[in-house]
Amino acid sequence: MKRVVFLLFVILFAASSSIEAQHSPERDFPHSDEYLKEHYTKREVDIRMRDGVRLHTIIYEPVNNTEKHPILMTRTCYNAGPTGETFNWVLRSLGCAPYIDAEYILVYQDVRGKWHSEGDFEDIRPFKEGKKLYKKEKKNIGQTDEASDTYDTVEWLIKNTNNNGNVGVQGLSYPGFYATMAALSGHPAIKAVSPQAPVTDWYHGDDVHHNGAFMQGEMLSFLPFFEYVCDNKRVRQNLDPETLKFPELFHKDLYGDYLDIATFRNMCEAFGDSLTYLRIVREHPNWDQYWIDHTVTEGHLHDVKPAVMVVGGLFDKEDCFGAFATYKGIKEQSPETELYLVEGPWQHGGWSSAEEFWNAYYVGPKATGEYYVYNIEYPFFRYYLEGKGEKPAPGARIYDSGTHTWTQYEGGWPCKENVKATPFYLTAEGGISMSISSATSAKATYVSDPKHPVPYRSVPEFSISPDYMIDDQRFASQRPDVLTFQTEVLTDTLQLAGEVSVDLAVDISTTDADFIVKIIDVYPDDFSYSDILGDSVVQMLPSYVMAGYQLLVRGEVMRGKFRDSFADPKPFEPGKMTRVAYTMPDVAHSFLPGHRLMIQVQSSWFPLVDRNPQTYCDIYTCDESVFQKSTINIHCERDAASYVTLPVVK
Ligand code: PG9
Repeated sequence: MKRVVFLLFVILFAASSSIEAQHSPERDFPHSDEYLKEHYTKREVDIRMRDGVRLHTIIYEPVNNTEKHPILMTRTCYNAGPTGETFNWVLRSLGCAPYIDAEYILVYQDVRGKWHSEGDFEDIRPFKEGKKLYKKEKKNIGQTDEASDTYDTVEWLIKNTNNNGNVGVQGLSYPGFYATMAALSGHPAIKAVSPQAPVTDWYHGDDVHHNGAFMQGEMLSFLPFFEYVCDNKRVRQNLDPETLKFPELFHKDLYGDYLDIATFRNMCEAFGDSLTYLRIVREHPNWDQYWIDHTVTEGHLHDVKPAVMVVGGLFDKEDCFGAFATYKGIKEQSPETELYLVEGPWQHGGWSSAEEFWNAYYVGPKATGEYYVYNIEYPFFRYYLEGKGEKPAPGARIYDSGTHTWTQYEGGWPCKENVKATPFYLTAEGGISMSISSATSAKATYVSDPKHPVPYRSVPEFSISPDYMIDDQRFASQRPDVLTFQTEVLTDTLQLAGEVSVDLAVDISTTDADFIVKIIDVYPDDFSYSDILGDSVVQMLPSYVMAGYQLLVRGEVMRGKFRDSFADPKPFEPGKMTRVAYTMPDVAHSFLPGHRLMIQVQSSWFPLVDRNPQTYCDIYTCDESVFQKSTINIHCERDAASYVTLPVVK
């Protein structure tokens, strides 16, 4: 466990500000430590919040004080450090380069309850409507949230740094949630905010659950690190993370280890029920008031005064949902906000470090780290914090992951005009049709066996890899417990841009099951990158058999018992025709001529998602005896069609 936790500590520390690039050093670290120490000073301040709690804040200020400088702040639960003379390595990175060159004041703060800050941490602390935006009165105890902590911090920074009165806030993932909270703080100096892959809704689509199903693969390696290593009491006691004793649950690979652990209850018992978040998941299996309070899109995204640029990765394994949800929430609840969305062909936080290839997937030259930092992110802050350059184009800047080109949707996202929600019907023969079958009885069948769940990847590993989001699905196509449907070879481009939904007509032999649907781009049997990219990039070509590659474009799980309501789960009646309908995160992908559209249906995605016992029960307290096989019929007939509705660009 220590191995996993320590590795995660390194990975997440890197992810907290920007993905630690595994690329050419000079590209990814354009500024040296010497340059930074010559041009910047470092200050550490414990800033007092209105209720008296002090938050540890690290301030890097330009030596040049002949001018007033913009402030760019990140609030984080993953360590604002290091403390002492050492500069945060992120200042050397490509993601920071333009801000260093433009002499921004860079601020990093440990949020309440984490690392060197005082107070108690609360996961996705609820936004407290109606609290007063004033300061320094003890009676505020309990009346604070991440928005008020941001307000108080900015109030201090404005008075105590050599700034031009303009503050930007940005953050990736959990820090992306804190950036969203900054947009709600009401402080007039905050002019621009960029929530990037923000934690938004841990019940419907981010990190912890997707459509009510528990995303166990991430959580058990993440939580011990997050709840112990990041905890401010552990830091104060100066306990060495390496010595923190966690149960040794991981011995081989995640798939085998999680099969051995077998149940959620065993996970809790292994940790002596000490992991807060496992308790929260167990105590709130359904969509209830806890989740409503802790989901910022539930009515809190109003009166957003700063400009907001939401950034997301189309292939982000953690908060792909959150980027779209935060953008749509602000668009709907705060229509006056100057709001922008950027979605690129990136993994979680990959936008400032991407290169032209990501494994076997071709990203293209217009979505690399340099391109993003200098053409998209920095121009946004430059306009709003420095008053320089062009105002960003309105609406949504969306990358098509099939043609590798950007489109500006000036009316915002999802684009309504020119896009038609089009049903693609599954046929019992494994095809995909644009019309409902005339057959009065037709179905495709598989047996879902929880003892042999469908792996989410074809390779063994000991942490959930970001690569699964673009993996070749041929390993799954060959399994009898995965149904595969595909079109004929396309003669015209099939361009998708927008929202995706699934509507299955099923009958199952048990009282519960999960459904995973995957949308896949099947490359031609004679596909080769050198044919389309020429030899100029041949040295970057992945050494992988690309002919017939089955690129995962989007996959999502639905826990069947929530099909009618996430608040009120229901069992299936064995053998009874039942509809299971749900949504998946949006897509922007063209299937080119020569390719095929493929859709796969399965009932496990392990160990990314915890196994459904396929017996209607409380999965978080059940024991292994209730796990059973289930025979799943996917109906494809006239009166019970199964289909995926895709946003086809006319
Ligand atoms: N979105 C990431 C995460 C948060 C909580 C649990 C698991 C993952 C992150 O903040 O990096």
